[in-house]
Amino acid sequence: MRARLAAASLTDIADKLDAGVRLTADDGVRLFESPDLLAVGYLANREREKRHAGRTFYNYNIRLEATNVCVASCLFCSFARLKEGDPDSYTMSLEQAWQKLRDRAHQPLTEVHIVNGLHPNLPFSYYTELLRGLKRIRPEIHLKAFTAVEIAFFADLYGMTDAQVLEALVEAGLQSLPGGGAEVFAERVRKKICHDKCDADRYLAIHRTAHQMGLRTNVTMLYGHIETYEERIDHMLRVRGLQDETGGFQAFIPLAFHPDNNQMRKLPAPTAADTLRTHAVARLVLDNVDHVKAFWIATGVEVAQQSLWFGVDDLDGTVQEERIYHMAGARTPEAMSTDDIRRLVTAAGREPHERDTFYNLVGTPA
Ligand code: V47
Repeated sequence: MRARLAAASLTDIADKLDAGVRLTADDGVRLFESPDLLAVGYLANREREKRHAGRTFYNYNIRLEATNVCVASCLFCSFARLKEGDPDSYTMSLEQAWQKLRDRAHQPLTEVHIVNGLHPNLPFSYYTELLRGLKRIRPEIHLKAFTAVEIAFFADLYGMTDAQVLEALVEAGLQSLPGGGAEVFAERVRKKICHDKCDADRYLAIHRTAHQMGLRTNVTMLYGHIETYEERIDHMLRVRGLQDETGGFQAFIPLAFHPDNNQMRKLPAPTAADTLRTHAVARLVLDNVDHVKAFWIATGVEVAQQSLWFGVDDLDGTVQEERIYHMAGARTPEAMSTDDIRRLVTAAGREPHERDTFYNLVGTPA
């Protein structure tokens, strides 16, 4: 492998990784530019195995997207309908949202992942009651809810500070934040693709506040549209910087851009090679984040399976009822059973482990 790394001009990066020396922005860009994808994957896999050996995590979760009414106009989004009453717009009543969980009473779920549009006319109590009702139905289920973008929106709309919003939601049952809304932190990109939602500094400040309150969070990166490799690395380094401060991020999740039914539909979707490489580079650059997740709905099931040899140790979970990607043309199934997930992990030569949101192992039937 040494000769192969030398041929790919990656020996110095391999040596740094061996010595536990941090990669620089320049190293990160070189990993993106190296023609030898398998050499990059080899390095990422070494780091993955140091942390997790062959263990691959997934959870038994469900999505809840209570409304797609949204005042933001992100060009990549196929989910949002700007106004109540627009064709295909919906806002669930609290009863309808709670019923989604009651309908799954037979499933040993451990997590509900809630993401919504930025709805301008709902009272704050809609969100606190949503959480309270879910907790009444299944108190043991973890509520991972509301991206930092939603938290910022609530603070501005209801005249509260970000911390007050988080405190009130925690009081109502919130237990962690998902990583959505990060997109690409670089201002140049944000101005073009999502100019009217919270900026990178606020996104990171909200995660910092959440971490200081003891909440764990995830962080994403939407890749494969107009961003440069330098901007991807800048994004990862901002995550690494905050993680040095707080240690509160659990997982980094690169999200492959899906071009159907949105205003960026002229762009091609990222290739499988780009997807494998992006997850691998994330594993190498983010030396202080425990988990790199391939969200199989976004990557495709087959690529998610290969990614388990390219730095990835987590596949999200059963998901169920995902809309954001399916409205953007994802052809993946809308759910996988735990048996499906275990089979694809085992077939890849890795060991499946069901986890809860905090990566504690959950007893699963063999
Ligand atoms: O922030 C929207 C992305 C995100 C498109 O925290 C799109 O565990 C691609 O954040 N093509 C929401 N991506 C999903 C998300 C997520 C997913 C899985 C796990 C976790 C976690 C979080 O979806 C948005 C945006 O970046 N998105 N539209 C699109 N057309």
